Amino acid sequence: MENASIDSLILKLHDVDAVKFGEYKLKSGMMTPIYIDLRVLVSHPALMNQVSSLIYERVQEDGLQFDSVCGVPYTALPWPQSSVPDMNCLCSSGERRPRTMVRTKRLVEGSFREGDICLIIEDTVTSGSSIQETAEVLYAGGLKVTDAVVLMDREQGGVEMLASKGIRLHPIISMFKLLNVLLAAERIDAKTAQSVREFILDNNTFSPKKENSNGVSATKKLYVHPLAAKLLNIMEEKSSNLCVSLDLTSSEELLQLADSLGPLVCILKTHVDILRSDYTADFNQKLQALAEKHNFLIFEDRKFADIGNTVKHQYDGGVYQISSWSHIVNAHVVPGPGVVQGLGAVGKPLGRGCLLIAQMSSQGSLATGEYTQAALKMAEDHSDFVIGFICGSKITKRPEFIHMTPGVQMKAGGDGFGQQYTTPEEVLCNKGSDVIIVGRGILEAPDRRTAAESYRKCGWKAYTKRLGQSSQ
Ligand code: 5BU
Repeated sequence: MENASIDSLILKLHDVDAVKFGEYKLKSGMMTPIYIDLRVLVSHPALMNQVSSLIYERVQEDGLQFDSVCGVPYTALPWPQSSVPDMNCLCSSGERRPRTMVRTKRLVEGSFREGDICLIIEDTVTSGSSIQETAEVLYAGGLKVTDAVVLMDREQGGVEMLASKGIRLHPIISMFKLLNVLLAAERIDAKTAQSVREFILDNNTFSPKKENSNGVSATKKLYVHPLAAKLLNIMEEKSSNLCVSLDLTSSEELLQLADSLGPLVCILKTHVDILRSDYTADFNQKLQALAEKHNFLIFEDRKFADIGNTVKHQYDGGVYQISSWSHIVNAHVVPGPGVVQGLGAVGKPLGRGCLLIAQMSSQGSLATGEYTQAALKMAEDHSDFVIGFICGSKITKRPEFIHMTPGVQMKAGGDGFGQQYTTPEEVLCNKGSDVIIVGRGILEAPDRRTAAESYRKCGWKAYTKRLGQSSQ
């Protein structure tokens, strides 16, 4: 399916007010800053045709197997009953497939045989409950449901909920893709896009049942850490998912470079313990002032790895007093949950966040497999402090965790000391990470600012490209 045809459809949907921004009440009573009303399509036959073509294409592309099609009756558009050419094509002619109708909450009509597979077609999905209800009626009528195609997925848990019921959802447009396209076309501003994004992340309707250690099932609600929300906001505002790693030994040089590269980055990473004797306590204040000035977060790459009580002191005290100036720190998971508890005791009251090292970029790293999975579990158990991971590739689909990847340069390769480099495109598009961490790719360039701008541009392009693709 062509990206361009999806983009053009999004803009047209916006033109005809099928997508509106403001304060609206959903069927569930929930207030939403974005309202999708696809009923207006009945007044725009050409657009309706385009939508039907895309649904048809999706069905073909995904190779969906079914004997009949059915729309969701309680909502807006009776797609399979529409007279548009492609839907007819899907439902009849060469592909002769009967249309099945769910008329009421109990009644299925149409010609079908017991055991037939019915494809559900829906316009908008929030939680997935309307599709689920329709499927229940079809099941009661002796039909099977394995897949559903939806024009607009609000990305609020519908895919996951339906998957848990054995129904694969195939969305044409997803919320994040829609926001990106409208933002790029300047139909909405960055603030609106961000507030909708936050709303979507905060209002995921799917609560997987989790078994706790006693085997008792408990329900877990999606929670996004305020610092993670702030970071996403900064990324959107600055069109930057670049974290620059200023691995320098001179405080003065570091501060100068922070001032120069500040506008281009969402995070500035430090190794404060490699600074030479020009380090003084006012370094922290100066760096904080630059973070305010240029709107970036500070990440001290301290890699805590001791028992809880020790890391508490290392984070809070000593010469560097890291907790007083660094928004983000990271930790190895090798000591077990105590390391997060110790750091959290200091960091949580200050609104700080922690990244767990789930994988490393260095050759022969032992942080793989079960170790990585243990890091994920630890993050899930401490999501009031852990905001994401240092990793080579995305390790969880949970949207509240941010994935950051070091070992990034424009050219893949290594440094002779085990560091392994991957390109921004590979890390962001193929490995699914969110933020690239770049040190020497910028520090050793002839013009550091120009190099940082290249990484910012290339990183943001790859990231937004992936977000667009993931919706399809
Ligand atoms: P480079 O110059 O881009 O190779 O710097 C990478 C930075 O990221 C450097 O500060 C490392 O300490 C840091 N890093 C890393 O390279 N790989 C890892 O797995 C982790 C941190 Br964790």
